[in-house]
Parts: sequence; C-alpha cells; structure tokens
Amino acid sequence: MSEQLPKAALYYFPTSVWCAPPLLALEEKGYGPDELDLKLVDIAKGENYAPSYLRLNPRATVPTLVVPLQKTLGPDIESRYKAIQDSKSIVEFLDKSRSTQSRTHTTSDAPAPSLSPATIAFSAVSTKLIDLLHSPAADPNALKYMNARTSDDLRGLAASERPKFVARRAALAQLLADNEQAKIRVSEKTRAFWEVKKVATEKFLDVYDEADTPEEKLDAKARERREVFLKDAADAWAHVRDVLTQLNQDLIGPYALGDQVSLADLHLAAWLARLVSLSGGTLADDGTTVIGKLEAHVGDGFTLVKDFSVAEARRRAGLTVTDPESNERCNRLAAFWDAVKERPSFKKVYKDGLH
Ligand SMILES: N[C@@H](CCC(=O)N[C@@H](CS)C(=O)NCC(=O)O)C(=O)O
Repeated sequence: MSEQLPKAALYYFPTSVWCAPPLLALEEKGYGPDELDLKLVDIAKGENYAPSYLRLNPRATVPTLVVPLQKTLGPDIESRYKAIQDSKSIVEFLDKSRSTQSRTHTTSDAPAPSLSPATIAFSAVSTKLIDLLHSPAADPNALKYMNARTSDDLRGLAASERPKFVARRAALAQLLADNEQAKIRVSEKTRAFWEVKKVATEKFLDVYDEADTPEEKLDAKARERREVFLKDAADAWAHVRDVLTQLNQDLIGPYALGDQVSLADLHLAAWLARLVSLSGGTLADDGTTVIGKLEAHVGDGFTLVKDFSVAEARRRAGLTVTDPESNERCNRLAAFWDAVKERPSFKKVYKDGLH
C-alpha cells in the first residue's frame, strides 16, 4: 500500500540560506535520492508569491516540506498533506522520520544517526543556538541585501542583487494586476501581503537603482536615502559582532554539542557559509582564514577569543592530528568550520561554492 502514497516534496531554492539545513539533513540522515521529491521554487523570480505556493506556505518562504498523511481507518485510504513551513521544523521532522527501524528506511541502507540532542542540557544549548541564528539580528538575508559600507560597495551590491529585486517587483505587480482584473481571485489578506512585499522590494530598488550615480550627483532625497541605507547596513553588520561572540561562547566545539553533529550544526553551517561568502571567504579557506575574513568584514578591530585547542578540536571531529602536543589555539567557530567543511553533506550542498 505504501507505494501508492505520494512522496514527500521539499520546495526549495538551491542558493537560499535556509534551504541548506534540510538539504544537509537529507545527507546526514542517509535518505535515499528517491525518497523525496525536490521541487524548485525560483524565489529570484518571485515564484514563491504565486497563489499555489502561498497555499503551502502563506509566508511565501522556502523551504517548505509537504508530507503526505495517510488515514487508514476507512476502507479507502484517504491521503492528505501537511506542509511544514520552516527550516527548523523541517530538519526536526526529517530527523525523526528516518531511523534504522523506521518505515521510510526503504531505498537507502545508509546509517540514520539521530541528530536530536540527547539530554535536556544539550537540548537547551541547541535551542539557544538555533534561536540566535534565526533571530532578526542574525538575519543572513538582510545582511546579504545590505552588504555595503560605501557607495563603491553599493555599486557592486546593486549589480548582483538588483536583477532579483526587479524580477520580484514585476511578479508582485503582475499578481496584483491579475487580481484587480479578476483574472485570479485571492483573499484580501493575500492582496495586502503582496502589497507589503512590493513596498519592501521597492525600498531596496530605490537605493539600488541609483547605485551607479556618484554621491555628488544625487538629489537631496536620493542622497538621504543612500545615507540611511548605508547607516542601516553598518548597524546590521555591527550587530553581527554580538551574534558571533555569543555563538563562539555557546558552542561546545568543534560541533555545537561537542563531537557529534546535531540539528544546531545544520543551521550553523548554513548561516556561517552565508556570512563567510559575504565576507569574501571561499571553500578553499580553512577555519582560521574564514573567521579572520569575517572578523575583518564586521570591522572595528573585532576578534573572537581563541580558547580552543586545535589538536583537541581535530581529535573530536575525527580529523588527523599532526601534532597532539601542540598548544595552538583557535576560536570555536574556526574549529567548527574546519570540522563541518569536511563532511560529505557539506561538500554536496556547497559543491558549487558558498552561498
Ligand atoms: N524561518 C524561516 C525563514 C525562511 C526564509 O527566510 N527563507 C528565505 C530564503 S532563505 C525566503 O524564502 N525568502 C523569500 C521572501 O521572503 O520573499 C525558515 O527557517 O525556514
């Protein structure tokens, strides 16, 4: 009977930061390639605002995991769906849904290690880390859209981000027009949601559109817009210092909960990969190099405390230790990076580079 049941589907966009935790979880948990359908939602074109997607996730965010539910009480099997609408709940679900004994252990013989914290104390550390990574002060998407300190930076930023914002504005304008002309029918709540998203998109475009204009040629309003944008961007990046300090303090090391990978590591890997890429780090860099680039990028002489033994970190991560007697110290985030980037899951999800 279970063959008749439709598969679960992960709606995702490959370079979205919060799609990485579920993609990492699929690898870490040993799901077979055919156990779940991957469905691309091109958020760079605003496909996430389509009414069909909003029915799955009214916040219009990726990832969403749609899971078939089976009711076997009556003579007919009734199939319904449940949509899990955020990365935290999705990785928890993926973790619980595959164990060596589970029914989904069908197409893959890979081990299915538990990623959930094993004790109440670990659970508290895990929740604290995940909540911090998903807090507004740490928002990796806002940091991406505001990754500029100067007018020069802004020119480069607009060149890469503007096309996406233009496409989103066009998608939203089209949906609003179709609704106005009764070509589609949506609730007032959805219409208002599209309006809010359009205004937010236009706010970025107002600044990106003028990015090529030298400061002295901007009119007073445009100059003020740019000043406010650069000030907000500087503030957003300044807040990251506190987030990094807190993370570096709360990690047990090298992984969030010590020597075993767990749910919090999937979120941390995704978040750190984004921040490292925004700071000019690459896959080829080691932990100390990427964290050095990140420290320099957040600026103001910011550094993280180096209180973790490099030899101990490598031993706990199962990596080769060249000099067990070495007193060399690194920060915990650097040790995390060195450990996580060697994992097959990370190598697969970031095979085309950090994002
Ligand atoms: N809390 C959500 C956040 C998801 C999220 O912000 N997704 C971004 C991509 S990483 C998105 O879909 N943005 C599209 C939009 O907001 O229009 C989660 O963890 O899944």
